[in-house]
Amino acid sequence: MELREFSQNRILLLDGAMGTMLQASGVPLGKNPEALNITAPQAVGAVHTAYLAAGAQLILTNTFGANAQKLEPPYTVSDCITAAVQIAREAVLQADHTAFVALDIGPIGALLAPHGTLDYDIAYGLFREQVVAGVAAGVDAIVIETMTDLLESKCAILAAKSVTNLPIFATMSFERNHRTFMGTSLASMALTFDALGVDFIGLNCSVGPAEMVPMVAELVKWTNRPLVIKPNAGLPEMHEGQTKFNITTEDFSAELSRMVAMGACAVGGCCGTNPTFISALCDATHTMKPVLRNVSVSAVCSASKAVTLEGVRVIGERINPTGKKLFQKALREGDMDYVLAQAIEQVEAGADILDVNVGLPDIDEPTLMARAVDCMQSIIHAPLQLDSSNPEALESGLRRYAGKPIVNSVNGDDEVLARVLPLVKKYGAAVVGLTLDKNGIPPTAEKRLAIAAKIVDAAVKHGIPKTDVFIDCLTLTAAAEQSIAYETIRALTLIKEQLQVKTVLGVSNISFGLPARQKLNRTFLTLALAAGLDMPIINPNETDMMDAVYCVNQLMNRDTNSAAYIARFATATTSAPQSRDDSILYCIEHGLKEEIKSAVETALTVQSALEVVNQQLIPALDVVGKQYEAAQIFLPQLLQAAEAAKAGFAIVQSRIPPSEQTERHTIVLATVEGDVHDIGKNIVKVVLENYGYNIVDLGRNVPVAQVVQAAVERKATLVGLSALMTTTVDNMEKTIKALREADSTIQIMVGGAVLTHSYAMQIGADYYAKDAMEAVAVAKKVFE
Ligand code: B1M
Repeated sequence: MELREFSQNRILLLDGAMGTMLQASGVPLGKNPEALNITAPQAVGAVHTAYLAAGAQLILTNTFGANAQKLEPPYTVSDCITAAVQIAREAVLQADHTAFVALDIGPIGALLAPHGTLDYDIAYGLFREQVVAGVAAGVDAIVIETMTDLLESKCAILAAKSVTNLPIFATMSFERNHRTFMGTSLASMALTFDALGVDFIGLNCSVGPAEMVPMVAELVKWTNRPLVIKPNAGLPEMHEGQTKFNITTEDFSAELSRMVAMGACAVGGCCGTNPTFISALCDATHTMKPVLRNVSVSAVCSASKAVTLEGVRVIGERINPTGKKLFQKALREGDMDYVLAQAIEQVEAGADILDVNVGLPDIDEPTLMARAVDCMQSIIHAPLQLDSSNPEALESGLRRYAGKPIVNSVNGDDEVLARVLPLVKKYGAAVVGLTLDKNGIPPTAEKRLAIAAKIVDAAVKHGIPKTDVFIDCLTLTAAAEQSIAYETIRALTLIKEQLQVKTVLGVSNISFGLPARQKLNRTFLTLALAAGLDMPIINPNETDMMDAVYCVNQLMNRDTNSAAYIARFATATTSAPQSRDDSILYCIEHGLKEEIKSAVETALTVQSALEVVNQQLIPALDVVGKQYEAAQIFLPQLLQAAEAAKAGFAIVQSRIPPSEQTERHTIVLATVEGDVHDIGKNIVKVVLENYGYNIVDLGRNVPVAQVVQAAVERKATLVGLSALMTTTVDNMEKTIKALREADSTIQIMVGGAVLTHSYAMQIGADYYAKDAMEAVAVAKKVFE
């Protein structure tokens, strides 16, 4: 029997932790625990056997990190995976069991670009290689687990689907704030995986079962797919220097039973669990049945934000070069800050979704679309609508979009439907269908309805749910085609009544060629909203248009207690749009790496270099640090803010005046092990260099031994250490201790936002410097 069929009427029991079990068996895990499939197959097999004896019906191969990036020679992906599958199969055979074997795939171990350095296509190739090996070796399912980046998850799912149609399980690890480390929300994961056709969607690792119960309650609101839940054995606690998990097997299985009653269909364990946990889970769940759900949700999402299509949702139209010379120039020059600025403005003005159109004649649209998507999703939470008539451009944007976007658009032309709908399905998007075909836009509402019905039908046949098909009845120009301009409103009414789908409409074309365009646009928008328009595509910076949306929502009873209406208008005195903010703070908050350069240049005309650093750049980073702490922004945005700050610091660096001093004393500088924050250390370096010191910069995340070695080799009188996290101050203390042991005459200066003078003394430093100027004062003291 196939796994999909097997799991239809029963709760599928998975196994528990592999690594800790192997460790407990006494075999050293080493750098590549997957190598044990070759060097110690019995030990791996014994773990499978124990889980099978405990009742597991799906066991995961020992291949979590078996990718070409992590494995070291002589071990290859194919060898490790083939051996792992054979071991698991053998264990099933020996146990005389009918259990299934799944290929286990974990994260690659490097952040994907643009946040990290790993190229998307390389990551895709790495995942594909694993799946090819697993399928060739005969697995029954693919398990993609412990992901924290939605883009990496999508990449792995697409790679798996390109090789096989075996069932796919995909899980991410959520922290107690219901976000992954990269900021993905539960809703975004559920919507994205559901649309990509993942068979089992769920959670593993990070927390125990009690913390996962509310997460499951959230997941069931967004997807009807079976859920897979693999918690840790509670939360980790330190006990006599060792990590122990804090939950009993009874509590573990009781909490998981609760989640089964809520909709979990596959359950197992992650870190800290063992066969005793799985056996207890087997006892608790073997008589339970999968709970079927029937939620109907129309929504799209970015990695961090889901937008349900209830009430009116505004799609911002500004990212479109048509008729805009500056925009066209920016696209041709690859100036993504310009595009980003348009995006930020629209979101701040109230857009829920952003249309992205980068089409220009003689431009490499697929490449540009991918760049625009990359850069926008690093900063903007609003979901994107990818707008192009070029299927390659659509595919290149869809491929690297972390979330469930909208494709704009298809139409009633059979060729277009056949070309674009498979992309929409493959990449898990929603789609806009334009009511036109080879013969153009039909003059009557009835004919537009017929095209809409054809599009909906074709989409459903491609496996795209009706809730993900949005119809655009198209706006004609009232000046040129006055007699039929109102047919759009009639078509909207008909389509809403007869097809019950969501509708989209670009509004401003109505007024083309007429005076007082705003007035006509606003009136047309109001009529369309009243006829059932769900998603107007407008310029949200036009206050009149946004006002109309708020008013209609209030009048159509979609705005409970007029809350949104009151919030917008109660304090409104003047509704003039704000002028664009070009301050350093704004550029850092929004990750504008190009624009910050001119902001810094301007600041330098009125402030000294160090004033710009201390009064503008550092406080701006403090602001984003606080936003990050308050979960208003997430790691991708923090990374972009840091990049913008670095671009700003680079301008300042060249302006720090050189000092008179010419003597070249050597100072070794490093950010301590485990800490990648180096912006502050780099400032200290530049300022010290400008005071004539010779700096040996060891970089960031520098191991203790490397600092010692450099200090000794360079005969450094002074070593400077930087640390920014409470968790890395320990490594600072260790580095100081090791330096003292190597050479008791070395002087040590420390700095970084987590330190204070007294703490610096407590961990054994000679000097504490609050900022770069104090670092210079320390250096003077030491060398004089
Ligand atoms: Co992160 N980060 N970060 N971060 N980050 C902090 C430090 C944090 C306070 C943000 C927050 O939550 N509010 C928090 C630490 C919490 C804590 O432990 N108390 C934090 C966290 C949690 C993290 C991650 C764990 C996030 C995650 O992944 N979930 C992760 C850690 C990765 C790691 O290190 N293992 C992480 C990652 C990052 C980015 C990569 C995105 C980026 C760093 C990019 C880079 O440095 N190349 C980043 C940033 C930018 C920050 C904030 C926003 C800004 C830091 C900064 O550059 N400040 C920061 C919040 C904040 O501090 N407001 C935050 C400006 C800089 C000029 O100041 O470094 O203090 P500072 O340097 C000053 C002085 O301290 C002194 O002089 C400098 C100039 O005046 N000084 C010295 C510094 N070193 C000195 C050495 C000396 C003398 C003086 O002698 C040797």
